[in-house]
Amino acid sequence: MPKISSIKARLVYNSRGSKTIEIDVISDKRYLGRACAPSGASVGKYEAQSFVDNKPEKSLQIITKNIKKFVGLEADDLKSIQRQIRKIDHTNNYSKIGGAVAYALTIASVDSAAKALDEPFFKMISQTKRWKFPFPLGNILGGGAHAGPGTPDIQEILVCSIGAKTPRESIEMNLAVHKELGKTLQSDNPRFTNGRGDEGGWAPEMDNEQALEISAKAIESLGYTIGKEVALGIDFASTTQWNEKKKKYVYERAGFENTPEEQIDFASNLIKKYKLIYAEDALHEEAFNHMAILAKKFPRTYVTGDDLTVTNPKILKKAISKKACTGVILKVNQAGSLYDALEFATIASKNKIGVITSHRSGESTDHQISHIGIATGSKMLKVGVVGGERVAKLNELIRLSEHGLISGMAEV
Ligand code: 2PG
Ligand code: MG
Repeated sequence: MPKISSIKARLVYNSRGSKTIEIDVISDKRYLGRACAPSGASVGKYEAQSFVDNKPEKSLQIITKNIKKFVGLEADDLKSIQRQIRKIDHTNNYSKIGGAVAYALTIASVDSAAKALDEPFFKMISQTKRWKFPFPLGNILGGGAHAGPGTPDIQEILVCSIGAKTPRESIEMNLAVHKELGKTLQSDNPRFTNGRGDEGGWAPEMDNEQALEISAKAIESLGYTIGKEVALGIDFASTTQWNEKKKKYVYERAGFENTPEEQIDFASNLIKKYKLIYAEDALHEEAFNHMAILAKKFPRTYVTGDDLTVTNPKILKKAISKKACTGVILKVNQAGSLYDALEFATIASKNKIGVITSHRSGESTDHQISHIGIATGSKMLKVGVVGGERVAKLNELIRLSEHGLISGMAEV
């Protein structure tokens, strides 16, 4: 098995222009694995902390000081690498080394092992050999924490081309919807600037309902039936709206407030009206019981936890016992290391919870998460539709479809 011969960590920049950590792992003196940590704008309370004291420089210092502890380990032995990380940092949230380091180090190691063994990355971390392609799920219109004032309070309107038979077809259909929506926004308002949010979704000045209406219109004008060939999803990112003092969801831009009961109705109406296949964080990050009401009401929608479950195995177990969701977002950097994230995916799958592997709003041009989506049997891969850092993940699906190792699209 390939052994780690050297490691180099550095500061680079993500798609938002913020500093982050990138790590190179070289095994057997020649096989370079490289990974760069992403970062979120809507961050869950219980996520791993990206950097020591929120300073990338401090995380860089700590990993640089500890590199020797990893040299000599087998690059694909995630358990041993994790053990070493935990010797340096045994906090729940990686506050002593930074989740960004745990992310980049574990992924770069596997990447290096994959190169040494001449195997695809996904094979190195899979427990199965029956691989499927997750359906790309992408942001066509953004608001909330991902776009400026005047845009919808809802963070993301998403599209998923469930009628597609291949990754390429699903990517092309998502792209067509994104393009058509751009045209529709332009003809609706000739002063529309073509502005886009952090994840490449259009960022027009309009409220939630108008945004959903115009998204639906774009899909229909391409001749698709919503919920059939092309389905809509929403990331409500409700923690952003939740006001703990008022105990209400405050939709500042649209100018209304919802009690939790009203929020359940609000989400329910949107799920019904737009036949949503996917509803993420419709209630805030600690509203397990309210999420359970929604999950029970809509068994055909992936009622999904993101800030709710933060890729944390312990929190996932709580969500399962409360039946709080039927889908979970898997973001490796929420968990910290790839080791933690794979444990999370295993628990989810055993309990028949759909896994949706996801990017962050601040991304790199890496594409390992496409492999992680395949390896974890993810139903969907939430990586956006346009933008270099988003397309990097989608293009990797196309390359992987040339292998013949992966048989068809996931069942959703
Ligand atoms: C989310 C993500 C990705 P962020 O909320 O699901 O779409 O956003 O990375 O800002 O948390
Ligand atoms: Mg989310």
